[in-house]
Amino acid sequence: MTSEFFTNNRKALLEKLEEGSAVLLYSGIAPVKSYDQDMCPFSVNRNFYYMTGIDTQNVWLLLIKAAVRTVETLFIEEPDEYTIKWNGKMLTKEEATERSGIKSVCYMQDFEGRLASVGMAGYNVTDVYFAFDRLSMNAAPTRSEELARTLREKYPMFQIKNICRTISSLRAIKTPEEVACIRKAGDVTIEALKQMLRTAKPGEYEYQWQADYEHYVARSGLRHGFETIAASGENAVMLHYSDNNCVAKDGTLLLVDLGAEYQYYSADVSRTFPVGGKFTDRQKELFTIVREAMEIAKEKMRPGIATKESNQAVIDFYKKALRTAKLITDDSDVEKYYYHGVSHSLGLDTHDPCDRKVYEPGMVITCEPGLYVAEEGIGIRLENDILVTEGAPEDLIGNRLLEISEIEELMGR
Ligand SMILES: [Mn+2]
Repeated sequence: MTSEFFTNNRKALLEKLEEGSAVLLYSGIAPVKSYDQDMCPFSVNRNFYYMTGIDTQNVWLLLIKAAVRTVETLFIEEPDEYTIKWNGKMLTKEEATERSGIKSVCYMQDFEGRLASVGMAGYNVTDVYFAFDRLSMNAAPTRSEELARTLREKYPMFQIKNICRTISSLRAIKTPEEVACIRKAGDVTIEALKQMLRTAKPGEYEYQWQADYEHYVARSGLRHGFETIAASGENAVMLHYSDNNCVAKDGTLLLVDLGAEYQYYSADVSRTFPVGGKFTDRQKELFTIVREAMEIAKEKMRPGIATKESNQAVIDFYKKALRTAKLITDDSDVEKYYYHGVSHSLGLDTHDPCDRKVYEPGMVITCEPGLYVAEEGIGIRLENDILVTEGAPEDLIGNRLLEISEIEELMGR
């Protein structure tokens, strides 16, 4: 990603705000792994990254939109020799500018002083926005929440507001560079899966199949967007099963849901394979239903169509197909075998925030119908990543590892 991308994102954000607004975004802080280790991998806050291109911990971004001018300032930790000796290189002011396109970079010791000036003459800021992106009541307070509380106390003239929805709306539409990152992540994901099919064997543990897949991703220099799901047999009816600690037995299906991550853009791919290399007739029958559902849902992913229609199309198709497969006798029983939505937005987050109710060109979304038949020990999910365009939906993953013949051929060793 070039610094122009991040500069444009800030410009688009500021355009949406009234004069007299300030935005404070924080990069985050790495969690502590255990008493003696503070080297837990750091994962940057995605709203912050989207606006800066910087993935260093403990950095604040301050944006001000005033009548007279706009201001963009980064606050980073001052590099010091001791930390560098132990933990490696630290972000410099020059690097911060190069990545983000932000010319004004200060050290953290100036942060409080600058905050004090925000409400003063010259800027007249009245509204201060934070990204309040708490997921659970029980999570520890975020730095943004703590700073907001302090500002409320010390500078009661500020209105504290949440910027998340505004940034989500921008993030929902991807630029060609963003799509290229997701495409690359998808390509590596598929190649890694092929590697897994060549090396993993029936009777091995799910985590061994996982390891064969992840080995290739690691060798490609990519990371994982989320915990790999490798669920064999009846484990596959649990949607987010990631214990991966059971033996993948011959005769069962293995459902994998995984995604390599490139420049913080994650692919999200699901495939279902016969552990022994050959589908049974029943497995083929159910697999083919899900495969067809994927095409039916994808067809709906066109501009102007309501996003909920893709899922409805799957449900309508299942009402007939599951009858034929002797699973249901009543339409309302579909939800017994299919109990999630067919799509979510994809990007810097695996479940990317998205405020659109109608498909628009530039959206990247998943297409992931599933079928979960607990009584037969079968769970099937097939998932591709789709770019909505002016015309036909563009499938970034395509047919790869979706055809029964291709899968059986690859696994036939
Ligand atoms: Mn998904």
